[in-house]
Amino acid sequence: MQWQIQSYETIDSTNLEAKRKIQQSPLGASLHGTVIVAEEQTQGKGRLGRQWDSNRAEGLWFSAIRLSLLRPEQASLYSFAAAVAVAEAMNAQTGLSVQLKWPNDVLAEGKKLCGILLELVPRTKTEYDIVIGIGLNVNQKKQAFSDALQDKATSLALLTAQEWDRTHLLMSILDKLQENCELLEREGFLPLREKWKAMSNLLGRAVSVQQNGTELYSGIAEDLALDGTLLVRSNGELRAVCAADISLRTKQGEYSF
Ligand code: BT5
Repeated sequence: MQWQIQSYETIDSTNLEAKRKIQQSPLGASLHGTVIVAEEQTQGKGRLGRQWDSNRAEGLWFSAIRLSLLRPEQASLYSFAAAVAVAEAMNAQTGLSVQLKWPNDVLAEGKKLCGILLELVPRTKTEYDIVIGIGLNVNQKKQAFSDALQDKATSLALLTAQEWDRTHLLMSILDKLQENCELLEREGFLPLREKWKAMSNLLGRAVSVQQNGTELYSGIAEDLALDGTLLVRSNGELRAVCAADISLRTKQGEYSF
C-alpha cells in the first residue's frame, strides 16, 4: 500500500477531516491509505475532549486512515503500532531515544513530545476504518508553548538544538506505521507488545489510576495485557486499566497529562 497524502494549510482538526471524508465517501470506495496533514489546526483534539495545541508550521499534525483488519474490540491495539512507529522513526531520523507512556504518549526527558488519538469509523455492518491522529512537536521553541504546557511539553528542536524537516519525518513515521500495523495484523499483538514494553519505562513503577482528577486506586504497573489494558497490582490484586477514561500518574508526579 502507498500512502496518499492530502495537505491543508489550515483545518479544524485532521481527525475531523478524515472522519468527514470517510462518512462522505460512496459505499464501496476505500480511503485506506489516505493521510490528511495540515500546517495548522484550529481545533486540534486530544482524548476525552481535551485540546491539542497545534501551532502553525512548527509541528507535524496528521491523520492516517486504514481499513481495519482487526475486530472492533481489538482496535485500540493500533495505537500501540502508532506509538512504536513514532518512537522508531524518531530514533532512525534524529538518534533520540524516546519513552512510551501507556496508552499512547511519546515522551522525551519526561515531557510530552507526541500525542496519538485513535478513532473508529464504521463503514458497513462488518467493516470499519481507523483514523490514527498523530501530533508531533517538531520545531517549536520554548515560548511557542502555552503557559500550561511550558513544563509538560517538548519539541524535537528543544531536545536536539536544531530544526527538522517535517516532510522527512512524516515519511519516516508513515513507513514505520505501515510496518507496525502489518506486524500487528499478521502476527497478532505479541511481537508489537514486546517492542512497546522495551520502550516503556512505566512497568514496575508506582502509579495512581485516576478518573476526572480523582484517584480510583494506586499500585504498581505490572504488565501490558494482550488486549492492551494495563495491569496494575493494587493491594495484592491485579486490576486491568482501560484507556477510555483513565489518566495515570507516577508517584513521582511525572506523566501528569
Ligand atoms: C493526545 O491526547 O495526546 C492526543 C493528541 C493527538 C493530536 C493529533 S494532531 C493530529 C490529529 N488531529 C487532531 O485533532 N488530533 C490528532 P491527550 O492524551 O488527551 O493529551 C492532551 C493533553 O496534552 C492536553 O490536555 C495538554 O495537557 C497536552 N497537550 C496539548 N497540546 C500539546 C502539545 N502540542 N504538546 C504536548 N502536549 C500537549
